[in-house]
Amino acid sequence: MNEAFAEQARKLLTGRVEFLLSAPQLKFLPEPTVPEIAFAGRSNVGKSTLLNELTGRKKLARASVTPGRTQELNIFDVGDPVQLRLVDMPGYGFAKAPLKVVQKWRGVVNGYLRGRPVLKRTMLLIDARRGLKDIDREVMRMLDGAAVSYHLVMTKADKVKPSLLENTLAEVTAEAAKHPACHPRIFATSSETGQGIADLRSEILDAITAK
Ligand SMILES: Nc1nc2c(ncn2[C@@H]2O[C@H](COP(=O)(O)OP(=O)(O)OP(=O)(O)O)[C@@H](O)[C@H]2O)c(=O)[nH]1
Ligand SMILES: [Mg+2]
Repeated sequence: MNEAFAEQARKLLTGRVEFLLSAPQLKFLPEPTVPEIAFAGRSNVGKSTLLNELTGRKKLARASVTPGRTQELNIFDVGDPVQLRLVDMPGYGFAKAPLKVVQKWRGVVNGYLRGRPVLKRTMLLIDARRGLKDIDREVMRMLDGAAVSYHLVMTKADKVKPSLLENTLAEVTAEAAKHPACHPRIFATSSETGQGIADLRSEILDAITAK
């Protein structure tokens, strides 16, 4: 993608961004009037951190020391007038949470991902140190089933050696190819080095503007 487009994406995502609301249940979601991009993935994978990085904010989305911090769908308005919404999701697979809490999150997360007409793309975050886990595969199958277009986004790329990152990327790419709704472009990102952030911004702009 060209530089002008990348600059347009940067301006949009680092421009006006405001917290809209926190939805503990689907009925609290805003009217589906603008395109949405969701960030999903295991607890502690770096969803809130990536959102902060993309928007150039330090504390827009609360990143956590304790896994399982994000427990609602946190929605952010982007642009003036609003052109898109970013959705920070609760992490799945947080083992220490009580079963009832886990089931509640799962209902909200799956319900949102499956049934949101304005959801343009889901970013499914994968820890670069760990690669794909069964719980990620489960979510991928769910998204395939719902025909929700998604990208795999590796996080914490700064924590692995470049050679290992290459291997993990190759494995993940091969597996992604078997999932019909998974976009072939896979991103490697880091909140420490800024790797992949500009590319991901461009992809988001593309996802909301492409016909
Ligand atoms: N080194 C490094 N650390 C990261 C990166 N991204 C996130 N982290 C750290 O990982 C931890 C979890 O990040 P969060 O952004 O809170 O993760 P989350 O996916 O939002 O977690 P939940 O809301 O609990 O599901 C924090 O300590 C972050 O600082 C990264 O790219 N590199
Ligand atoms: Mg979070």
